[in-house]
Amino acid sequence: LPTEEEMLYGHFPEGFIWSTATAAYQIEGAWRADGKGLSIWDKFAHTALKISQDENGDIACDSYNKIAEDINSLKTLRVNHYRFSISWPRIMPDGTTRKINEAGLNYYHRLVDALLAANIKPQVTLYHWDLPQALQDVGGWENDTIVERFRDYSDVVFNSLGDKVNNLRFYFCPGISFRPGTAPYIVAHNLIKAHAEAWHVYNDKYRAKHGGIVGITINSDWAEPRNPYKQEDVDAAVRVVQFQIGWFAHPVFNGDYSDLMKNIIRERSLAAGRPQSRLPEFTPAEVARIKGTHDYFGFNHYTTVLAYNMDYKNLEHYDADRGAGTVADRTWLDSGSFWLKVTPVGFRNILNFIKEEYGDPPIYITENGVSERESMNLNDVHRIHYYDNYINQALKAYLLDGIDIRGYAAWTLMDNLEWATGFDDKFGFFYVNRSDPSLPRIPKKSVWHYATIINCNGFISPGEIPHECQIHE
Ligand code: GBH
Repeated sequence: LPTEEEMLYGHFPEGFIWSTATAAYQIEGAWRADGKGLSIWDKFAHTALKISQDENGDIACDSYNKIAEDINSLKTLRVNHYRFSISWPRIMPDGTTRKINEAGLNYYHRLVDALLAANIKPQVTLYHWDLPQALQDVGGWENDTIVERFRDYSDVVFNSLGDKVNNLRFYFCPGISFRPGTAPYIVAHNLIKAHAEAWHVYNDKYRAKHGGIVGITINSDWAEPRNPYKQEDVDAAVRVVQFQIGWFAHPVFNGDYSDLMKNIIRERSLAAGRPQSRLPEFTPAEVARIKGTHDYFGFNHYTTVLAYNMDYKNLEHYDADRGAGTVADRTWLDSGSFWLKVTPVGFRNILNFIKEEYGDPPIYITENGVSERESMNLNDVHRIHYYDNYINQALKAYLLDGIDIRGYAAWTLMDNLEWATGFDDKFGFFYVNRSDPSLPRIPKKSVWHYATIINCNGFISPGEIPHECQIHE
């Protein structure tokens, strides 16, 4: 067997899903086209000083008007799937069924048709941060009526797109807000319930007809103790993981929050003189409704942190409940994003954690990738290094640890609006020249490298000559 650092040569299972991912607000632009409503990101981006250099997603990569260009990029990459998200306010301008915006829905129909014509299957994300502003105005994810709204929205999407594509996949991502000791827990609570309702809608009304799969996508870092010989750091690392991946996965897979989260937050709430825990409780009926609402585990992963025990006294804050600080090891390679260090082995570790903790579910990697900050860097050897090493850890997890990995989506197709960092952090396979009004997508070197991994369905040993699956520019 290879050591942890050595490359493993071998293949992913036949029919492995090779994909790349994007999100609506980050690429679509057309923020007011054809009856689209505003999202919280439209409003945020139009508020001064919120986004680096006061950039916004009004145009972004103009993917709303560039389906053909995006399909071309995907074909060059040779992916067999494409993960994109749907903008809720584009198809339901005020977030409710009061008005279904057919023009907006039509964009996704045209996109799906074009993908299928190119033999690329869609993986659809229902929610990637761009909540309709009209729903935020009544409390957003803090208002529990969001559960019904999200159920209605997912019903509309399943109904409209699901019958056309029998291999549709739906995911959505969580979002967190302010009042750091209470709001995140309320938001997450409603989000988990909303997820469960969407899964049940699909299960009850559409699964038999369309035969797709639905699940939640959860982002999590892996955490190691800063000092592995210090028990309190070992415990801190456990808490960091349980407060991130476990927060959402524990209810969905095991029913209810972990005892660890429940106990810590209850004790700290009572100690601060509150009558009850700041962590809301699921009723037994809700536990039963939520548990098992998964057809797979959707997983986003980028990096590892080192955790150490930290006592925040009685501060009411998610971080204080978690009771840990995090740092990076100084030997870890940097990226274009301060929070992202190149730590491939953590990927295999957390995949093993998922297998152990959540009953060996089928896993789809829905995001994994790395950034740079240079204005243009087509010779992106750091990205080649990152993907080689991370995908190889996934291969080790599959071949050596027996983890049921079904697919991998690289983040991201092209440089795009990187949320609050504007266009500074670049995660794309394709560079988008923003000074040219036609916004051309220009392949970076990593395009040919990822295409080769896909075409070889893994890693071919350098001894195997000729490299028949190698893709050249
Ligand atoms: C992904 O999340 C997003 O899903 C994707 O849309 C985005 O393009 C990609 O990251 C790259 O940024 O500034 O200290 O608050 C990855 C998980 C969680 C990582 C939030 C960045 C913010 C750190 N992200 N985190 S901080």
